Amino acid sequence: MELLPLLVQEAKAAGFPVAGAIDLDLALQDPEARFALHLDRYDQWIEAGYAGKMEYLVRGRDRRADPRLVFPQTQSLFCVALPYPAQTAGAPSPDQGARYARYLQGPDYHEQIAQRLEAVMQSVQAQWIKPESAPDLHWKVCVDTSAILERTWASLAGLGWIGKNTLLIHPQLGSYLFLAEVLINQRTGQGPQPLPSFCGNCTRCLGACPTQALIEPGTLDSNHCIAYWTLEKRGALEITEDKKAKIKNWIAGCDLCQEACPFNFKAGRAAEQTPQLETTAGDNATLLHHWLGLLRETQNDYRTRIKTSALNRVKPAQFSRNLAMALTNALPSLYSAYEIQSEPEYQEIVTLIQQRFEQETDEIARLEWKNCAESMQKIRS
Ligand code: B12
Repeated sequence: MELLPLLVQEAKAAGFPVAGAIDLDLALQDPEARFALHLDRYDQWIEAGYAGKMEYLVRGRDRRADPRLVFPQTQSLFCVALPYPAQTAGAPSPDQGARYARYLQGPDYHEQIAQRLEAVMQSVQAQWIKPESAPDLHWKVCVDTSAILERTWASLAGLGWIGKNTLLIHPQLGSYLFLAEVLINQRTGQGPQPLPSFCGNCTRCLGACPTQALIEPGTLDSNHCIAYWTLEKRGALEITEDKKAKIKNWIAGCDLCQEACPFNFKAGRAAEQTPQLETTAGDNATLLHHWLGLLRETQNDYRTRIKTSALNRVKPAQFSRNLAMALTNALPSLYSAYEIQSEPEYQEIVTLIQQRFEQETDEIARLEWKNCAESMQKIRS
């Protein structure tokens, strides 16, 4: 079998429903210069300061411009997408509990996907009858953290289009997708074959972003993005109290621009993975237990909980800061909705907030706990 159908066949067998390839020389010599257009956009984005403090995006610019700087033998990129659960993660009540972005559910996808793709390539290697003159198959698997323009290559390989929320959208599977690539030392014969955008006149994602981080269709200013604040930004957020309030109950990541997307409306899609973060539907008691569980968690508990999860990129001090902010935002509704002032569990929340403030050693997180304790005082007085 030819290399490309074999790659796609093995990827599908390994659970990647969407896969496609693109040859590097055909992308670089494309008469329509589509890769060059993407790279221009990247350069303009960095130049405008939209990367915030993500210095690695500046440092890795040249590697992004040429995958051969990531894997010298690269002749083609084999791109895959893997759906993650569409169900909400974290809060027993999405309005009042702490919410995580959906992609953080389950075990750390970086390792899982890399292992699966390695197995795909081993299997391809075993089955591929290579032309006589061709060298042996060599490859490098990249998942998220390599300096590769993942959405660019996935879109040029025909996996979907880049939506107004800047994410790759597949016409049937939507955008709740992980992207990954295998850089391969063989050509596949495939040139750029992007799908047209089906976003049409829709701008729901832009309207759904409470911080107006999507400054125009297809352009995200990270400096205003809740996902950036909660996942990437360590230390002080350097944003106004008004903006902090807009984070509401997002504790790690944010899915609002994806939740608004009609291509993600198909309920129940791809919920095959077992979520590992709490996702139980809840009553008042469950909600209180949810917050209590988070408040009682020590740094060591947190480290253990995130060891095998993608949340491990959110360090304990950062998580503590995020938790304090989310709880501060949730306090008024938590207080008034249930009139739980007298409940012992509620009293415990009050005590635990004070303790977190007193015991927190990270200066920034401590300030947020102080703010949380003061907000609680105000509500009760
Ligand atoms: C840095 C980063 C972030 C930053 C910046 C996000 C951003 N939009 O760039 C922050 C921390 C904010 C972030 C957040 C999220 N991220 Co992120 N992130 C990345 C990372 C590491 C690099 C992205 C990058 O290069 N940005 C640079 C700028 C320039 O990108 P851009 O503005 O979209 O423009 C590029 C293309 O889209 C294209 N383009 C865009 N519009 C147009 C229009 C035309 C006409 C043309 C020609 C080209 C073009 O040109 C540019 C060059 O590539 C990638 C992994 C990777 N290695 O690629 C994951 C990645 C993009 N993130 C991912 C995810 C899941 C998320 C979140 C959903 C997580 C969450 N729930 O909280 C949010 C979504 C927020 C959002 N709307 O973007 C997935 C997206 C999967 C998908 N379906 O597309 C990726 C691919 C990781 C992965 N391997 O799965 N992320």
